[in-house]
Amino acid sequence: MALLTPEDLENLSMQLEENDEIARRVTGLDIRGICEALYGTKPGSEKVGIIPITAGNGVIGNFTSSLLFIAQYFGFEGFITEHPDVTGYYEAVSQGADIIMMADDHIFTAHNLRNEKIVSNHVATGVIYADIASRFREASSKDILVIGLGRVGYAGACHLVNKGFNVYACDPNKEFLQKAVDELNIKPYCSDDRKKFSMVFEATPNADTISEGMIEERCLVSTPGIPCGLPPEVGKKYRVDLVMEPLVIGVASMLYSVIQNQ
Ligand code: PYL
Ligand code: MG
Repeated sequence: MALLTPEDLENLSMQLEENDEIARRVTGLDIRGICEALYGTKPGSEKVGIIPITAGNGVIGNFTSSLLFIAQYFGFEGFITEHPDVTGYYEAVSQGADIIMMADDHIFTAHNLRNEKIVSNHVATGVIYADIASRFREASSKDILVIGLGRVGYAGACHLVNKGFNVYACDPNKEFLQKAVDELNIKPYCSDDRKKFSMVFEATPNADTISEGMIEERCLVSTPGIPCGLPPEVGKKYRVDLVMEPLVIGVASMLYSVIQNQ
């Protein structure tokens, strides 16, 4: 999995504002509204204990401070522990954290100690970006393209199948594709199919995975990016809206998914 860099996390609040405005325009809901609609939950100032983790490549600059900003923005009470790792975990629980958030190089998790709900960033990110794509108000049909069937893409594809969309998907890894066909009954898509989509959810670690043969003249692309799958020239040539930012939307989805339903 590609690791975030401190540079990815600069000016998060500006990226959030921009994506909130785009989401509102193309779906009718801002990120808060999408989270509430997706999970049926509303934050009630739950206390989020954020623990720096030194495993693997170690602490990433701006990461825990970004989580604190995101938790507070969406109405949670947050704090970053003074110590990392096990000492930090003990500190967070001792200080009354309701929800624990921490990440090593493989899993970034939110765990609600009160209701035992637990989620990974992969699943929460796949579900919300797929959901955003599926809410495109100018969609021409219920056909939706999923590019990438790894842990993020598969979770998003599963969510879209459950919502009743006609899910087409592609992944260079034939095993990933076959697993999704067998388990989710998605339709395999290859670019020479000539079929075009007005809704695209992209979840790959590569750039420029979206070609102009895949998209209709008016299209919504929703992706956690890093890097962006939409080539700039394609985005300019067609009327494409892009919802993409590196961390906030996925973390909001994590937090809303582990709090109590109203
Ligand atoms: C959650 C991000 C989204 C994309 N890649 C994931 C990533 O970079 N994971 C690693 C996070 C490591 C955090 C580090 C710290 O600062 O506590 N252990
Ligand atoms: Mg990507």
